[in-house]
Amino acid sequence: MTPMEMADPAWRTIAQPLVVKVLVALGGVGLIALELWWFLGRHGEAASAAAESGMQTVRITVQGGYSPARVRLRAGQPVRLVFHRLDPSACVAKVVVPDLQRSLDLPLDAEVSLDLPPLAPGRYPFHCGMAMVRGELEVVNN
Ligand SMILES: [Cu+2]
Repeated sequence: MTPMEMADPAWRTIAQPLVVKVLVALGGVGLIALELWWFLGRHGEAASAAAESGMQTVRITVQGGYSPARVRLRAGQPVRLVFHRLDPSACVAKVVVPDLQRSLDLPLDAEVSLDLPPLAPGRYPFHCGMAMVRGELEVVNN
């Protein structure tokens, strides 16, 4: 016996077959893709606004996320977003529409409105104060 074989190593490398290495790598890539989809992807169909006396009104419930998180609006017509926050987390106590330089504090268990001017077609993301919880306004021509 050589001294190397007599030593009791604290750890040793166990060779794995190539197929195991490939499967573990693919699993990791899959989890990363799932995470990107979860945080950055689009979920579900966009909800359309109800028209109330020339104002497009959308009620958005804040509970874990925004529901609906995607809102379809018509271009060239003023918009009222009515937020109803049920989520006690301070994370969602504020909503920001960065492209419109607008933000609104959301008191717990109350409805508050964010009025927006008529918008040009495009996508306007909105999110919580830390941009962890996200939604999007989709403004389209009639
Ligand atoms: Cu947040």
